[in-house]
Amino acid sequence: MKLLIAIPTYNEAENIEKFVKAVFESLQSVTVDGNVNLDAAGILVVDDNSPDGTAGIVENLIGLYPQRLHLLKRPGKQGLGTAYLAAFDWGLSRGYDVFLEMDADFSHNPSYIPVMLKEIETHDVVIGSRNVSGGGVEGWSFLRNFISKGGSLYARLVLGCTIKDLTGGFNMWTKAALEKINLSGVISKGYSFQVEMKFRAYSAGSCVKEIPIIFVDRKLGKSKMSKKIFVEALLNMWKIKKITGIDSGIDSGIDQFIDQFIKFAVTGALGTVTNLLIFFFCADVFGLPEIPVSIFCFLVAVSQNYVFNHRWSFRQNTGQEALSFKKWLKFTGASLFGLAANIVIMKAVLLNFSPAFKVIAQACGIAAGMVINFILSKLFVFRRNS
Ligand SMILES: Nc1nc2c(ncn2[C@@H]2O[C@H](COP(=O)(O)OP(=O)(O)OP(=O)(O)O)[C@@H](O)[C@H]2O)c(=O)[nH]1
Ligand SMILES: [Mg+2]
Repeated sequence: MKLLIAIPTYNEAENIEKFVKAVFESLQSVTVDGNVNLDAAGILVVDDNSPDGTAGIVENLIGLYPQRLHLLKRPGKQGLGTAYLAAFDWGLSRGYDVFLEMDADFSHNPSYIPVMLKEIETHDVVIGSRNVSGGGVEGWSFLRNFISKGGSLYARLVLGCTIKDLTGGFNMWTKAALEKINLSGVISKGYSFQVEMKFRAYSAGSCVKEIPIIFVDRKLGKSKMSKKIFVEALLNMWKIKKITGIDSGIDSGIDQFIDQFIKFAVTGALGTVTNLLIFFFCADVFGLPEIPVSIFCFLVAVSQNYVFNHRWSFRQNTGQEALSFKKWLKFTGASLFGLAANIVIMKAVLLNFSPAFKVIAQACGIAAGMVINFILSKLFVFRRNS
């Protein structure tokens, strides 16, 4: 196996030479009994035209490590995420099969590389993790630590992902793991890139291992992290969740359930508005008899609900399928069951609890009717491939 270490740089003139040397030294000092050919291992620095001349320093070093040290120059600052994507592209087309992401600022200690190489033999992705037992951070203020931990927890909760260090940038990937990810569909350009990549790997069913690392705050050079970038990353989480869900064809069951239920409830509320409007015009304005008008209103509202649920609430199940009379009939049946549940529960609440206002009993009835209607609709009317 051929290893490529990808290092994105922007204004790392103070670090890059020492860092490249440290990485090569670390590779030389290890003997891995696995199948990674360290003599063929390379470093690719992706520099975004750093004003401090980082690229020039790398160019001068290439003579020391011919065929091993490579430089990809880009015209301007385009973000960490796109730098890594460019590096993967570069390496995949040149026959590399293991990829390691590292920052140039010595936050990621090259001495962990051998441990990661050992683990990558049996896993698809190896994460240098600050958040597993034995891992941690050195040199961060309480506030920075708190923000980082909070951000990580937020990402885990939003995405429902069990990886403990989603945001870290010291990660090793097999070619197979990268190929399972739709790299051209990755939307993150900046700091949420790491989260998106890991979530995509996780969603694609890749085997992920977290090994403990101590992350050391940079000693030289400036951080490119800012409040704006941080907030952007937080907001991006929801987009990542949606896009990755669609790309990988999965949507966690509970999310789908909540999504469908909310849409179903909104549909029901709109149906009620339609029902009341028609009732008002027919019964109040034109003075038509209430019972036939009420039945007519029910049928119109049910039909509207059927169309909305087919095209919107249960869209994931119905897809391009045409509306049909048979399904409308089934949905009307489910709605009548809902109505029956509404009446039974309303009566039961009235009899057992004698609430101060009868409308409370009717509200309970409506809630029960909606749940029954939703369950029947989901299981029998709009079920997948039905
Ligand atoms: N090519 C490229 N590299 C970048 C860009 N932004 C950041 N980097 C590099 O990505 C790595 C991580 O960036 P840092 O500024 O260290 O960000 P950080 O590690 O989250 O922040 P600190 O903990 O403060 O160091 C470093 O090697 C940077 O030089 C970019 O837009 N393009
Ligand atoms: Mg850093």
